[in-house]
Amino acid sequence: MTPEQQQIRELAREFAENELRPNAEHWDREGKLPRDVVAKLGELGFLGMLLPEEFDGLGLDTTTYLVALEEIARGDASVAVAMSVHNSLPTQMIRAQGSDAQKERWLKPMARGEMLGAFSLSEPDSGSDAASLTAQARKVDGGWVLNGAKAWVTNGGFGDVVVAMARTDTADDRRGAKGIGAFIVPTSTEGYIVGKKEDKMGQRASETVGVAFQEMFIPDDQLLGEPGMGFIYALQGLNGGRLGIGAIALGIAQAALEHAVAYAGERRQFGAAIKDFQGMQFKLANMATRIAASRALLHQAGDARESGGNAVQMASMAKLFASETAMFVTTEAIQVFGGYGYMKEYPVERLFRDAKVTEIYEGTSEIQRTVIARELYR
Ligand code: COS
Repeated sequence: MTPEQQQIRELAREFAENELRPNAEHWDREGKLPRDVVAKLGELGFLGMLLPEEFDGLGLDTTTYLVALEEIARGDASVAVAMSVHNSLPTQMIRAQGSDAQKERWLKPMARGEMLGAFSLSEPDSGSDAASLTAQARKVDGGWVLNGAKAWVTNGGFGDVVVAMARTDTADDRRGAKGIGAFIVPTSTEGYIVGKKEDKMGQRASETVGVAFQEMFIPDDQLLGEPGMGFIYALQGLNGGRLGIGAIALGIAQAALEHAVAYAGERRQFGAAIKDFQGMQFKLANMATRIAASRALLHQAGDARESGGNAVQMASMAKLFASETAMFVTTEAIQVFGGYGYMKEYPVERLFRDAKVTEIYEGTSEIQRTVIARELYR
C-alpha cells in the first residue's frame, strides 16, 4: 500500500473500531442506522472519496477507496453499503454524464455528505434482466412525468437524491436497452412515494425500500445525458459499484476470520486450544488464503479501472470471488465457533447473514459469470 492508502486505512479503521463495531449488533437488531453516522462519514470525507477536489471530494483513486470501504465493512456492512452505493453509483453517474451545471448543483453537497445518494434500476419484475424495466417517463413541456414501481432501493427513503432509470421510449417505438433514461430525483419530489421497508436476512440496518413514482414531474435539467442512454450509464456505474460490493464482502470476511482466529485460540477441548488441532488449522488457513486472494484481485481490478484495463471483466471477477469468499469464510467461522456460532450473542451469526446478499445485489453471481464469460469472446 502507498503511504496515502495506509493513512486512509488507519482513518477508516479507527472510525470503524470506535463508532461502528460496538454498535453493529444493536443496529442490526433495530433494523436501522442513526442519521448521524452518515453525517460522520461525510465529515471524514468518506462520501466524496472518488470525486475530484473541485467538487469538494478527496480525489482518491479507486483502490484507495476500496481499502477504506473494506475497513468500514469490517466494522458494519450496513454502513458500508450506504457508503458504497453513494460513492459508486449516483455520484459517479453524475460525474460521468452530468452537465457542468448538474455537477455543480448535485456533486458538491453529495461529496460533503449533506446529501446521501441512491440508485434505482431494479423493479419487482425486472432484476437480472434489467433492460426489461417498465417504469415510464412521459415527455411533457419542460420535463418528464414518471410513473412506475421500483424495488430494493438502498438509501431510497433515508437518502436525499436517487439516480433512477425509467423508459423514455414510447409504446409505439420500443428501443430495448437504448430506450431508458437516467433521472436525478430528490426524494422530496412530489409523487416520489416510499413503500415498505424490507425486512431482510442481513445488512438489516441498511435501508432497502420499494418506491413508487406517481405522476412525478422531473424537469429537463434533471435528466442525465441522452434520454435513451440511461441503461448504459447504469451498467457503467455498476462496473464500479461491483468493486464496492467486493470490498464490502472482503470486510465481512476479514471480520469473520479475526473472530474465528481469536476464538480458536481461546476455546479448549480435549485438553488443548482448538487452534492446535490440524482440522482447525486447515479451516483457518483456507479462510485466510481466500481472503488474501480476494483482496489481491479486488485491488488489481481497482487499478485496472484507473489505468483503462478490462474493468468490466475484472470488476465482475472481483465481486464474484470476494462475495463467494465471504460466504465461505462466514460459514466456516460459524463452524469454528460450533454451537456458539449459531447464537445471536456471537458476531459470526450476523456476519454470515450480512455476507449472503453480496452474492445477489449489484448483479448476482450468475450474472457476474455471464459477464466474465462474454468478455472472453470479445
Ligand atoms: N458496462 C457498460 N456497458 C455495458 C455493460 C457493462 N458492464 N454490459 C452491457 N453494456 C452495454 C452493451 O455494450 C450494449 O450496448 P451496445 O449495444 O451499444 O453494445 C447495451 O449495454 C446492452 O447490452 P446487452 O445487450 O448485453 O444487455 P442485456 O439486456 O443482455 O443485459 C446484463 C446484460 C445481463 C449483463 C445486464 O442486464 C446486467 O448486468 N444485469 C444485472 C443487473 C444488475 O446488476 N442489477 C442490480 C441492480 S443494483 S441492486
